[in-house]
Amino acid sequence: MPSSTILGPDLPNIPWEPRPAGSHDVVWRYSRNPVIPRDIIPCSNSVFNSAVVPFGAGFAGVFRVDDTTRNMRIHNGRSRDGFTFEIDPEPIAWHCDDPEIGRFVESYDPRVVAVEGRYYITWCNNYHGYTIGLGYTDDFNTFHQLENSFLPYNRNGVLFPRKINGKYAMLSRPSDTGHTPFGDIFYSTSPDLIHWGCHRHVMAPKRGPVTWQCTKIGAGPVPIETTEGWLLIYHGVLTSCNGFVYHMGAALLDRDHPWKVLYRTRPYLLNPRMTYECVGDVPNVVFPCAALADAATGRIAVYYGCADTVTGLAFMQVDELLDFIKRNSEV
Ligand code: BMA
Repeated sequence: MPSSTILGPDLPNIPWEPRPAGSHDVVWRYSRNPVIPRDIIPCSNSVFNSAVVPFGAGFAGVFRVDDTTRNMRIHNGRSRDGFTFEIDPEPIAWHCDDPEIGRFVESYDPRVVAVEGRYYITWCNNYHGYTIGLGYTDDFNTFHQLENSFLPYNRNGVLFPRKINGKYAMLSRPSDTGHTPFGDIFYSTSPDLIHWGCHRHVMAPKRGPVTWQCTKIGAGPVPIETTEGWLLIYHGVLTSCNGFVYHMGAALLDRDHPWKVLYRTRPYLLNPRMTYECVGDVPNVVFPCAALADAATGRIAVYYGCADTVTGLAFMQVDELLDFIKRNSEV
């Protein structure tokens, strides 16, 4: 199906599977999920909440691996087709100009984005408390760590794929020391990727009656630029009597003023309902962290963590998704 909605490159080789016969869902799962198993490398307890980008003739990525001591680390990896992955057995060894920056003790939930030809990685970095780590690579071989973007406590840092109004731009979610029971998405800008400021509020959880996004929300994959605005896929959390339940939803943000929400899904797009999403180290979690989008066809493939244990893949068509968001919106 041709589309002219995505303002980005043509990526004819992204992973894809048509919507199953008889389904009318706007988002559908890869039939062979989980696409990345928990034991893909010898030291891994689980591989989830991971990021994949186009690189060379295929794909590269940064993967959350919790090891068998249950330490949270991020690893480099690659794939020819977006379905089958090779992940380095050791975590990324960062090069830091100031060794102090490297004195973090945990890293998890990476996102990766190409900005001006360089691949930037953001992640949740435990440097005297959880904050947003930032680094880059040109070749998925050598990795350089930059200054942490914010003071603790903050999570879900997601860079936009280009400067907006002349500044680098990032979404994040200020939080607390633990399993934060609140959280709004904010927008911040930087002239140099080191100093961040001009913070703007983007979205709050939907409080009042219980909804899938009533406890906290956080940005997911890098926003996709479309003719209608920035397509932001995000997670929303509900607190049940058994704990948090993580869902996937989407919003459209203004292209020039991305802290302005134009549309936002009232129903979720994906919720934990397959066994691999409901059973695992943390049950009932779908946690999107990366999207591959083909401008020519409007196809989007999203990688999402499942039950904090394995990685899933889901598909959608941009025009159907934007239509769904607009028809089912409550800002
Ligand atoms: C969040 C993060 C995610 C995790 C989710 C569910 O606070 O820690 O990495 O997937 O909780 O446990």
